Formats: sequence, C-alpha cells, structure tokens
Amino acid sequence: MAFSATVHFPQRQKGLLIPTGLFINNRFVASSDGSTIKAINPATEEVICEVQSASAKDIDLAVDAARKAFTTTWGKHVTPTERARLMFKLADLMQRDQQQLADLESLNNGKPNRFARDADIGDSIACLRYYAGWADKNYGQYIELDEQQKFAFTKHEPIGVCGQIIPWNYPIQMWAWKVGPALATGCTIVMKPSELTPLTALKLCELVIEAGFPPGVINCVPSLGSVGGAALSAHPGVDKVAFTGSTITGRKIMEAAAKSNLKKVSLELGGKSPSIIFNSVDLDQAATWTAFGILWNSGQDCTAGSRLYVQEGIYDKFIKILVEKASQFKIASAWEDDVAGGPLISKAQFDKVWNYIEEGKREGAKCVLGGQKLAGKGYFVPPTIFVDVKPNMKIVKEEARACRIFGPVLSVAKFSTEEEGIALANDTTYGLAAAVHSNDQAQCNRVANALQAGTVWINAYCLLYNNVPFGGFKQSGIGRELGSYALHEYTSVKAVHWNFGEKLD
Ligand code: TXE
Repeated sequence: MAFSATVHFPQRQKGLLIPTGLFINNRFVASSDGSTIKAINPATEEVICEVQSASAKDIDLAVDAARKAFTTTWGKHVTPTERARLMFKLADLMQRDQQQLADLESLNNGKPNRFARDADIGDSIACLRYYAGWADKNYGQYIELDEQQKFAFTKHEPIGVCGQIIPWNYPIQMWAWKVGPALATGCTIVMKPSELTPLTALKLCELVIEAGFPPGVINCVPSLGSVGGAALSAHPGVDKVAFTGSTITGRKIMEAAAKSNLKKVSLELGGKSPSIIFNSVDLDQAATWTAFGILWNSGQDCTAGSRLYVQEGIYDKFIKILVEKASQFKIASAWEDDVAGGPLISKAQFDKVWNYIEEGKREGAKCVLGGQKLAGKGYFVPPTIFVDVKPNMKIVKEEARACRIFGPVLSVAKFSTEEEGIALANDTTYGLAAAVHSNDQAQCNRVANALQAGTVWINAYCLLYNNVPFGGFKQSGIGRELGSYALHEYTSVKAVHWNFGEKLD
C-alpha cells in the first residue's frame, strides 16, 4: 500500500499496517508540498510513524471532492435508507476491528487500552448506530395556514460540505460525534484530526472504503491547525465548520468563518467545571464521583471537574476521603493491569500543566496529593490536589492562556451557604458542565436550576450518552452535539409555501 506504515504495540505479537496518506476521494495520497507529521507515543516519547500533512492546496482538493460527492452521490442524491445502511455497515466494521482500533488509539494517545476499547470505541460505534437510526427521521413540519387554499411545509436540508476539526483527547469519539449527524443528514465531510493523534482517523478511512461509501463523502486531512485547520475555517467552499478544542482556537475559527463566507459554526470549547458538595452527601459516593470527574482521561477532558467547593461542615472529612480515593488511581502505560489513567498527550501539555502546578505552590495553595514529577520517560502526571485555594489564584481562574489546567489537577475551596456555593461555581466565563452532590432533593433541583452550564450532573459526574445533548453555555461553545439536537447543526430549514387555489386579480 502506498503511504502506509507498520506499527507495533507493547502487548501484541503482530504489528499493524496502517495508512499514512491524506484520504481524499477514497484514496490515500501524498501531501502536495511533501510535508509530514510525526505521530508520537506519549508514554515513551518515541516516534510511531510519520503521516502526510495537508497543505492549503490539499484542503482545496478535499473540499472539491466533498463538493462533488454532495452534488452527485450524496446530499439529495442518496436515499435516507441507503445513508443508514452505509452507516450501520461502518459501525459493524468498527466493531469487528474494535480491539485493533483501541490498540492504535492507546498507542497514539496513551489512554488505558480497556477504556479505549470499551468506552471510546464502544461509544463511537453506538454513536454511529444512533445517528444511522435518525437518517430517515429528519422530519420537517406541515404547517396549516389561515387561508385554506394554501399550506406550508418545512424541509430539513443538508447544509452541504462540512469541515470538522477535532482534538486529541478523544480522537475516535470526537470523530464519531461529528461524522454521525453529518452523514445522517446527508452532508459530506472534510475531517481534520489533531496533528497529535492522526492514526485512528486514518485507519477508519480504510473502513469507510470497505463499507462502500462513495468517494468524497468522507475525506480526512491530517494537518497542523495553523495550516489545514485555518484553511478549512476560511474556505469559501465549506458550508459549515464544526470544532472541538480550545477557546482561543474557537475564536479564530469563528473569525475566519465570518471573514470568508459566513459559514455556519458549531464550537465545543473548554470549561472550568465546578462541583458543589453539600453537608448532607454520602461522603464515600461523592468522593468517588469527584475523583472520577477530575481523573478520567488523566484530566484531559473538556468537562473535567477541576474546581471543587465543599461545604464547611464536612470539608476536612471529605478531603481526607477524596485524597484516599484519588491516590488509588494508577497512572501508567495503556496496557498495564489496573491502569486508570495514561500520560498527557504531549510535551507542550505536560510543561503547561507543570507550570500551573508550580504556580499553585508559589501562590500558597496547599498541595495534599501529588504535585511531584514522576521518574522515567513519558508525559505522566500524578493525581494532584490543591486545597484552601482562593478565587483569584491562577490555578482556579486561568482564562487568558487556556481554558484550564488540562490535566489531573483539582483545586478545592470551602463554602458555607448554598448561595455562596452557587456564586463560586458560576464565577467563570465558561459554562460547559457542573455537578451538585446533596441528599436533599429540593436542594439538588434548586442548585441545578441556578448553575450556568450546558450539562449538570446530580450526584454523579462525566455521564454522557449518545441521545443526550452536549454543549456549552457562555464561552464554552455554540451549538449542541449528540442527541437529536446535533441534527439541527447540520441542516438548513427550508420553508415551502404552496398555493393550490388562490388567484391574484
Ligand atoms: O488545542 P487546539 P491544543 C484545551 C485545553 C488545552 C488547550 C490547548 O485546555 O490545554 O485547549 O490544546 C486545531 N484554525 N483543549 O493546542 O489548538 C488543531 O490542529 C483551525 C480543550 O491542542 O484548540 C486541532 O485539530 N484549527 C479541548 C484542534 O484545533 C486549528 C480539547 C484542537 O487544537 C487552529 C483539546 C486554527 N488556527 C484542547 N489551531 C476540549 N474542548 O475537549 C489549531 N487548530
């Protein structure tokens, strides 16, 4: 195969042949300017392989391919049943190759292999199936009018060519969240995976061919954000851009969209999500959910519960239990037994997180767990908890450089009244997620109503389902992914007025 590499996994005897070219028109091709990206294993800091990196010219080619497919074989030229059939087929192929995909995801991203297989890939397969089910249910409305000789109806038409720019923390899952609703509604896709994790997105392209998708429906162009991502967002031939990543990049994408063709934009950005723990909680359960909320995916989760507010009656007791729970999280390489979290994704993220940890210590926050570098190779950061933080400390409120400390680092503060807890939780420009833990149901309801966030968990954390919408309030984003809500992001509503009787004099 042209543009391919054989990669090797620590716990597997056989290597795996993977494609490394740009995927345009169902073919793996070279980058027009010969540039490549090195895919790194964050657990060992070693290069896994190199993949082709798209230039602005390659983005033009991919957009042209997607346009041609939209106007010939996809869009209005394919039945909803056929779209669904192909999507179900792709999901079946992903299920067949679930372990292989999980191995590749773990190698390139570092996440624990069993989580990659069961959560990331498992949920992505379910996501495709969920949206395949929507393909023939994207109904408009019949609208009765006052005059009986006329009526109107609406159609939900596919927007067209969609640029999809995704991050590195959930490479396949972010792919599925974006590809699912786009395919179901009849859009075509130019997918730009993160330059840090291009491998599984490329492997999926082989399955796209095997499933039988027509050329140009799904294209995949690994590239640097400043090159391929910027070119996609500014492209006049792209009708919509969907993005998950940092708030800073989200702003750039929106600006490029506004300056080019006012393409539709949906953004899923960062957060600095709070959890409020009230005196009445089941301490053990609340501590378990809280530890899970910050440590899942080694804290590299847009919704990670990085700010914790604990009511004064249980503050000391709760922290003791929380530290016990968090210290049991084993941070190690993906294939080790009982591993709960992997390394951070890159040297840049690793350095950034350590800077914040050092800054926290300098500002006087008390570190009760972690906070010390681990020996050896790999971008591993141990679970770290700061207590007695003040609202103006950088580790609580860093908004200028990035959305938050994107690692397993938790900041804890005390509050006394419900009003104070809510005020502290809402004191941020972000609004992605929040949690309330209480055994008082009326209080749960009051606080959930008051929290300014797109997702609120009551006595839980990190719950995500393919049929429940996800997205941010405030500067955490625009639009919604998942559920039926995501379909609106990929369709334009057309109102058709039908006159079957009235004549003008
Ligand atoms: O993100 P970027 P980075 C947050 C997290 C992290 C910070 C920086 O706080 O520390 O962002 O991470 C593409 N035009 N999140 O630098 O740059 C890029 O190639 C168009 C939160 O990795 O936002 C990649 O595909 N695209 C988050 C994607 O944007 C551009 C997940 C994300 O990268 C571009 C990741 C440009 N000018 C990071 N520049 C979440 N919400 O889950 C970059 N990109």
